[in-house]
Formats: sequence, structure tokens, C-alpha cells
Amino acid sequence: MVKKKIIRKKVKKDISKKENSEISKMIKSLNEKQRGYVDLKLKNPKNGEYMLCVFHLIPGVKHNMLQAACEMAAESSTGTNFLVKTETKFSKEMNARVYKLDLKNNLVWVAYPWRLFDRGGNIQNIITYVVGNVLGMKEARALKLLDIWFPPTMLEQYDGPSYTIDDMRKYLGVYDRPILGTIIKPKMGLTSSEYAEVCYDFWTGGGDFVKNDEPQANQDFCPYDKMVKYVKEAMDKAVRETGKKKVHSFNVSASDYDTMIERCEMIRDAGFEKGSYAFLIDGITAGWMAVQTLRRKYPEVFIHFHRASHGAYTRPENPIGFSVLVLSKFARLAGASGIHTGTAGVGKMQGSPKEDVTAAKNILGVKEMGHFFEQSWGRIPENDEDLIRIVKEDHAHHVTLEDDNWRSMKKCCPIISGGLNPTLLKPFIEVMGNTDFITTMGAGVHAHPKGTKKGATALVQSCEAYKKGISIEEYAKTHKELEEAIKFFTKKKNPIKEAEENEKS
Ligand code: CAP
Ligand code: MG
Ligand code: MG
Repeated sequence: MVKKKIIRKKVKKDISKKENSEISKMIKSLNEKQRGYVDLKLKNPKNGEYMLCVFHLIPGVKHNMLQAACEMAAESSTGTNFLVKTETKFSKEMNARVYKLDLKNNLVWVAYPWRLFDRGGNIQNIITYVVGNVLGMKEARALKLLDIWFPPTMLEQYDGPSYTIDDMRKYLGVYDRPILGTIIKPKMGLTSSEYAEVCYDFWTGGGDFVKNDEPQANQDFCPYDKMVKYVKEAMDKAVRETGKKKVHSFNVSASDYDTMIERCEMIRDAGFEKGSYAFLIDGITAGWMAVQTLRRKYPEVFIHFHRASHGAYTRPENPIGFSVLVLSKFARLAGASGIHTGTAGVGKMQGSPKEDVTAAKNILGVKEMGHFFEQSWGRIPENDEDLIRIVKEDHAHHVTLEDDNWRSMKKCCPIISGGLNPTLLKPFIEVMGNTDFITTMGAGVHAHPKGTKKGATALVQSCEAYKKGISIEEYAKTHKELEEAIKFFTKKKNPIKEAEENEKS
């Protein structure tokens, strides 16, 4: 055994020696401009000055790995394709710098002075830098931002979530289980009253939470104001009949700011009590400005980030873009109360436990390991007077550390959806490892042989079975709706095996 260890150690040492000599050759190949964007001896990148990124990078034909990395660091911070005469001593201090390389795995670590970014906490600005022009650069055949790390002083500039799943749990009186939700289906085409009918059926079947689907807006066959009105009536009726609080997440995405706000105000004027409604925003297509506007204008509302179109950046087979983890971390920074993080391949969407569960855990926890960085979302080091002074003096939009020395960004909850059904709830919880999420099942409820109400009841029963530690098959013997769901939805293959096979493929 010991012999094997020594050999392994020796092999590792030889590889790093070989890698180091390759890197020193690459350093010599850099032109004057590129040399301004590398510092492989950067002391303590986590000193609080830098936001750190890890990219997967495959260089274009004309560049070696380090040259391509420096070109990418330049274009994503202060530079362009030539060294300009207008550079100053200070502007060079704002250069992003490549500080680590892993040639074997095509990985590049880049430190961004976070003073580069728009003060007051602007996510759109950061994304425009680090996954903006660079995604179109010839110097990179593959460029994907895999993980990102924010220093405590930078975190202080960002809102983070305000109304969280904990507040929703208090409102609903739902604690030790996922919040059980649905998306009304068909995705589009119901009239406002038909839409509200389906909400009523789900809520009286035992469900907690209903969301609009991502394309819901002000279609002529389902006018927004009527949809809001009828949903309110349906909710009031369901609350009366069940004695349980209910929540509806309204899609407020719109063509422009005023229309988005008009929709938010329409919902609030319809008489929904605080906690009974959430604002859903198509964060990728409506944009980060919309997400942050909702967070800042409505801190007492659950901001629900739907991520339609994210696949263009995040699908594992895409060589260009960013990971689900990165998207989810940005959503927490922006102040989304919850974001869809995927079903780890258990549902219908492409995904994997490694990708989706890592993202889900990183937006829930106060300190979590990502793909490369351990991100603490909390406590500024009390012993670091300088950092605290800078933060206090900073003219950011909100003063921090004024009267408390504990400052943790609140949790952003995973919203788990996409091809799930009652037979997949337990398998997903086992992959996830906790029940601190909202699950929304569309077809998984409305395709139930006996319709929405029974579909909701089957979902509730599958959750009851999980809580009792009984298999759904066993529980179905005395719970008809679940029995019918199992018959209808059961896939031949085990969903976990399928997820693992997906991951390998
Ligand atoms: C789910 C869904 C959601 C997806 C989005 C849909 O419906 O409404 O938009 O969950 O994917 O339109 O597909 P089903 P993700 O439950 O009928 O699949 O959650 O991965 O962002
Ligand atoms: Mg949808
Ligand atoms: Mg999903």
C-alpha cells in the first residue's frame, strides 16, 4: 500500500513539474499587454479585494492556454485586443488577473478587483463583464464560468433575499416538508376563469402553492386583470373550505418597467393579504434589472426567479456559458427569494445531481462548498477592522454593520420543477438531502387520471408517505389517489439510475 502511495505521489510531483515548466514557457510567450493580466504569484486572492472566478477554457488555434486566459481576463475587465496608450497606473490596478492554471483540466482562475463593478450592487454589470463579450471571443473555443466567489465586503453591497421560504413557511404553517406546488397546465390557452378553476382544484386537493407558467402574461383569451380577480375568488373559497392558507405566484414579467409594476400593483390592489402572493419573474428573458427592481420595490414579497432560456448558458454539453451554480449564486445576490435549480436529472430537464444539488445547497446555506470555492454568505471577520471601516464608509445603497456584527445574506430557496410527479418526490428528496425547497409539478398533477384535485391529493399523499418513512407503494394500498398516480406515472427505469446514466452520458 505504502509503495503505491509513494508512486502516486511521485507521479503527481512529475506532472506538476512538467506542468510548471510548460507554464513558464507560456509566460515567456506572452506579449506586453497579456503580461498585464497575469499574476501567478498573487498573494492571498481571498484578501477581500477580488471577486474570484474559475473558467473552463479551451484556447483558439492561435493561442496557448495562458495567452487565451490573459486575453479573456483583459476583455472581461479593462482591456481590449491591443495595449492602448491611454492606460494609466490606476487603470492597471483594475486589471483582472489570471492567478492559477490547471492545464490538464483546462481550468483558469481569474481575480477581478471588485471595485470594477457598479457600486450599489448591480448584477447585470458583473455579468456583462465576466460572461459578456468574452463569450464571443475568437481566442476561446470553449469558455464556461463554472464557479464564482464573492468576498464579504462585496457581499455587503448586494441586497440578497428579503422575504424567504422561512417567511412563506410561517405564513402557510408548513415546516418539515417541501412546500407542495403546481404550475397550471395547459401552459397556455385557458380562459381566466378556467385558470382559476384549476387553481381551486389544486388548493382544495391539498396543495399549498400555485404558480403561473413562465409565458403567462396578458393574453387576450386570459386578460391579466380577470386572471388576478378570479384567482383571488378561487383562493378565498379554497382557504374557507380547507382552513389552510394558500399562495399564488403571479408572473409579472412584462415588456417594460411600468407594465411590470402595473401588474404588481394590480395584484396588491386585488386584496391578497401579505404572504398569499409571490411575484414570478422570467429572470433571464426579462433581465436582472427586473429581478433587482422587484427585490428593492417589494421587499415583503417572495420574488420567484424562473430561469427559462438558462439552458443556452448552462446545459452541460454547452462549451460556452456558465453553470447552474453560477446562475443560482447571482440570483441569491440579486435578492431572488427562490430560483429553479433543476431536478438533478430526475425530472424532464437535462441536469445532474452534481450540478443541480450543488447549486441548490449553495443558495440555501450560510457557508457551502461549490465546484471550486467555499462561499460564506455570512459574518464579516470581526477582527478585520479595516474591512469593516471600508464597508461602513462605502456609499453603497444600504449601510451595513451599523448595529450588528452578524451579517449573513438570507437564503434563496431552490424551486424544484420540470417533469416531476408524486412518484419522484422521494427520489428527489434523497438526491437533494433535505426538504427545504418548493416543488412545483405541472403534468405531475394535471395529468393524473382523475384530474387536478386528485393529482394534488396524490402529491400530498406521496409527501405524507415520505414523512412517515413508508414506501409510496405501501401507502398507496390505503390511499387511492396515490395508487392511481403510481400506476399512471411509474416509469420502468429507476429515476436515480437514469439521472446517473444521464450524468455519465
Ligand atoms: C414545469 C414547467 C417549468 C419547468 C422549468 C415547464 O412543468 O412549468 O417551467 O420546471 O424548468 O414549463 O416545463 P412540468 P426548470 O412540471 O409539467 O414539467 O424548473 O428546470 O427551470
Ligand atoms: Mg413552465
Ligand atoms: Mg427542473
